[in-house]
Amino acid sequence: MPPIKRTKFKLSPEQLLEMYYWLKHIRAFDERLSALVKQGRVRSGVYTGIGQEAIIVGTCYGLRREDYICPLHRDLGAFLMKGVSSRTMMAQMLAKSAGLSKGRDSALHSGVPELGIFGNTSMLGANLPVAVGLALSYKIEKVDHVVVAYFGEGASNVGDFHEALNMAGVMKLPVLFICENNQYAYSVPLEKSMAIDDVADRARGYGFDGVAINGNDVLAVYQSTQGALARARAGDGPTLIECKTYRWHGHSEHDKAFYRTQEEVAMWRSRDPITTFTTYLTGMNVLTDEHIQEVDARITADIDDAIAFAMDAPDPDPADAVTDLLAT
Ligand SMILES: Cc1ncc(C[n+]2csc(CCOP(=O)(O)OP(=O)(O)O)c2C)c(N)n1
Repeated sequence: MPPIKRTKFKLSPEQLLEMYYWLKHIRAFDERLSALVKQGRVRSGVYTGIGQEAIIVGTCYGLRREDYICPLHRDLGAFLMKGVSSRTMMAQMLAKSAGLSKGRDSALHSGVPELGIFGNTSMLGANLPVAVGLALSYKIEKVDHVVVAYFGEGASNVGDFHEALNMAGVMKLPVLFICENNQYAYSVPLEKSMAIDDVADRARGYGFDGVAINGNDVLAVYQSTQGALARARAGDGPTLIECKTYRWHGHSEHDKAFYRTQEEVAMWRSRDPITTFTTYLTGMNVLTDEHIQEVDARITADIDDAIAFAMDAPDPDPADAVTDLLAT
């Protein structure tokens, strides 16, 4: 095998291959879930992030367990990278008792405090002030953990977004605002909801840096994230990273997305983050055909196992509907 070339990101070949693994694992999980939806086996709404995987991998790779993430409806991959098993995640999506919320929610609102995952709420933008609160608690505790909060470009038009950024900027809180700009908020294209091109520009109004990057380039996302994490850990406050990307499927699996042209979809598919990274790694002599086959087989086996586990898992017991409730 030819010698491995060095990368400018100081990532070892093993780390690059780990990133490659996660890109493919997250894609495969979403694709298999999408197929299960078509078979009528999923009770929850499903919002895949197919095409957006580089954002999750580039931001989650190397995070500490204590670095809290606040994922969105499309970010199932973030749960997987933070340590939730494929089995548990699949059981969650099939609303089984073995899932994170034991089959008691529409599958997208569960958190895992021990892994540093905060459960999302349905209200767009509402998780951002919560993320800022988490970051404030880290500042008060004088620890250098960071909060990574995700939002769509649509959510950046909501009041909560602006309040969250303002407080984070004023108090210099250790939080990364990661915008998944996939061009559409449901059926509304960006230019019909924003008078500027870059969500990143909004950060400057709150006194900190915003950067717009290619969200389909996992190494670009990783590099920006690493810089922002270092600043946040050093007490230099928040950063907004706007990742330009595209969701290949509709808003949800029940949305045929007729509001987009086939040419537009084809253009973005040609910018597939996985194909791009595969070409890069092959050119670096890091990835071989044998390795690709081995990774594919490993992922297929893992997800086959997860689906079998989730299908066989018991439905929730109705008597459990009122357990784990907090009454104040
Ligand atoms: C405050 C609020 N308004 C409307 C909705 C309905 N809704 C759910 S997802 C969505 C689009 C979200 O777009 P974006 O924030 O860009 O994220 P994306 O789904 O594109 O990843 C809308 C309008 C909601 N959940 N909350």
